[in-house]
Amino acid sequence: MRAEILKLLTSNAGAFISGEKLIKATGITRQGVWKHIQGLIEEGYVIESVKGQGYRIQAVPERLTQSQLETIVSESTLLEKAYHLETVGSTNAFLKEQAKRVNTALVVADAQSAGRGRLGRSWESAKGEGLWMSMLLRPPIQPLKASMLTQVVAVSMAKAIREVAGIQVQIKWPNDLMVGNRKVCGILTEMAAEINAIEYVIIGIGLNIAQGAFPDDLKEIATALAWHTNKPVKRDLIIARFLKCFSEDYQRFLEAGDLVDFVADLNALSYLKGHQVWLSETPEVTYLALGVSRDGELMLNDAQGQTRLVAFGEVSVRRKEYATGI
Ligand code: BTX
Repeated sequence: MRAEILKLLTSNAGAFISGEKLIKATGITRQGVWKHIQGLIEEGYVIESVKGQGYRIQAVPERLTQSQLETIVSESTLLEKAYHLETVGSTNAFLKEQAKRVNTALVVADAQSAGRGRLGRSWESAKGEGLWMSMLLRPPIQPLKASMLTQVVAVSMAKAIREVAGIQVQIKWPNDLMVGNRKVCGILTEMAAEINAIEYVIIGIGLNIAQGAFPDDLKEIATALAWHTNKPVKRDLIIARFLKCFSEDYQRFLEAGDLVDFVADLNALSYLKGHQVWLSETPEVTYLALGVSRDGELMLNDAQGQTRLVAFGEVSVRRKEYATGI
């Protein structure tokens, strides 16, 4: 309800909106409207109230708010619940807990104290420096196909970043977005499933936006959107654009049952395609990366011209002067 009032106030672009209009549009009492206006003020909105004229929004807070997130989520039909947290261990772990109570949800945290990557690695997620968020979904697909969702999210997020920040990222199979040779975003898909049915999937996204600097171990491998554009990149705009793109892409994926509608984008945006690469398990072997298949596998050619499909794993680009894992 608060999100609905916020939507009405912000869509009125600086003009007063009467109490009657808010009551009519929301179906709640005058007192109820007043309570929600107070709640918005507590969240940091500056709202002018003039007798006989109604309410007018004068300033929105710099930071993301619970009401703003609810408004964004209510505009897509994908997710039913939204959580904004100041700090949390991991947004993925938080949604794992919520999965006992809610069907689908989005959580965004300003900071994570125990942000996670794959295989127990950690994800640097300092306060106010990035977008740390996760979605809880219940896709009616076979567990084996869940990893394809990582690729769908990568395409949707690449589009959102291009549209909001004007930055063209590349997708490094299977779960990273790159600007140049540095990682700007990582995606972590986790699931709870039985042998042939998914209970839920949690997709975590860590997007670096405004870091001043990275810790020493990330200095050579990480980057942030703000380093590649002059305009400020706002988290709410990225979330809204991402959810819009992803809602459509998710439906297309569910209808097709594989990545057939995404292979063109995945290959056009591929960071690995056309490069000499190596797999972490066999660093002595060099492959040529051919691209991504409709099943989400990385297609490689070895020196003998034999094609190899890789479903999971760690791939690094073999550079002339040195070989490095990212
Ligand atoms: P990954 O295992 O592919 O990458 C993890 C590796 O990336 C780390 O070992 C480190 O080298 C590097 N790294 C750590 N932090 C950063 C950073 N901020 N920027 C660039 N590189 C970094 C990738 O895993 C998946 C990460 C998902 C993170 C999101 S944040 C919201 C959600 N909650 C949660 O706990 N994880 C996800």
